[in-house]
Amino acid sequence: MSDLGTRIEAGDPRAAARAMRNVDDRMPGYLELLKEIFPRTGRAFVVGVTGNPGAGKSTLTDRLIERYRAGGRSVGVICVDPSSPYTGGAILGDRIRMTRHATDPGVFIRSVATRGHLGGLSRSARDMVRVLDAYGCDVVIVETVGVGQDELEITRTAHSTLVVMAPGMGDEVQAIKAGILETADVFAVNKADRDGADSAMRDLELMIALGTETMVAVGKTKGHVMHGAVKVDILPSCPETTEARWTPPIVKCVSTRGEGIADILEALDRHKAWIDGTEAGRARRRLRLAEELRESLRETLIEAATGALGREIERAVSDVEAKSIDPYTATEQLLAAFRAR
Ligand SMILES: Nc1nc2c(ncn2[C@@H]2O[C@H](COP(=O)(O)OP(=O)(O)OP(=O)(O)O)[C@@H](O)[C@H]2O)c(=O)[nH]1
Ligand SMILES: [Mg+2]
Repeated sequence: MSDLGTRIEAGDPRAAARAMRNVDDRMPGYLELLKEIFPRTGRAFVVGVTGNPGAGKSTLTDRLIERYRAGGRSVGVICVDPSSPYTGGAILGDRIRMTRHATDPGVFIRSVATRGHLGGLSRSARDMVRVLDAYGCDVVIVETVGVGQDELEITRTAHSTLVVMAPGMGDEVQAIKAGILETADVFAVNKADRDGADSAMRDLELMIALGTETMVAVGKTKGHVMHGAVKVDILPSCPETTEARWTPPIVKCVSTRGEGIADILEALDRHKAWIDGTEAGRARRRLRLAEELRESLRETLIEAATGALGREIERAVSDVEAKSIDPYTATEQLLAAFRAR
């Protein structure tokens, strides 16, 4: 075990901070470190917090930290800053909303910038979550704006995804468009001190009900339903099985005042119990791992192939451009050349 690895597992915050940087920047040796700490991971409960800019994600996260700490649990937070085609850089905003926890040794907050990021952001986030997990955080929260595909991908690294909405922002419609609805395990209708919270709740309820009905209808004809991307088989004998489905609860809250936060925690706990305690939940967890492996394999293969083939790829591009070959045959030939190495 390396010195850094040992110190992380001993709960040294500076070692954790350095490891997070190394992993994020993919400094030499970062993979060895991740391999080393992997056996010590898997204990943290990972919560993704997503939603439109300004919905109140950071304010809510601050309250979640408060609650978890009150329950004696240590918390790691990763704020993925969209560096901002969208918000103009939320790092400061995110950190400021949580500064009161900055001196608490049981809280560890880090920001990741997305601009100019090496490799996949979701992979980086997942690796950083593992560092915090090995470091001993009981809960790891990943805050990310739910706008782009990259950002949504990040929520797939979480066990449970909390989607934060604010009434009157048209968030519900946005959510459907962006595909947020499918990723949500729990909905928080924040800013319930403002007008429109109740109608936002009703809209969401309706959309979820419609979504569920569609799933059931599809399940009856196809023999399975989809939860997110997980295919869950429905046995012909029990088409109404509820275990296979998780219907995301909707919780109203006022993060600035800390109202409704206990209900959100309770909903997240229930979702965790569903993941841990049901076949469908476990299938989902397994699917995420399969996705990770596939993604990592793809990345490694492409690196190896571009390294081995070098100029041949450029030549193939020119050939396709000149129409002396079609791109499909060119791909087959490149693959054959790579295999022959
Ligand atoms: N009235 C009201 N305002 C709130 C509530 N929660 C958050 N806000 C305010 O909404 C604004 C945005 O809050 P943030 O927590 O920074 O929102 P965010 O979703 O993290 O924003 P980005 O990270 O920039 O996407 C701040 O001014 C908060 O004080 C709430 O429950 N009620
Ligand atoms: Mg924020």
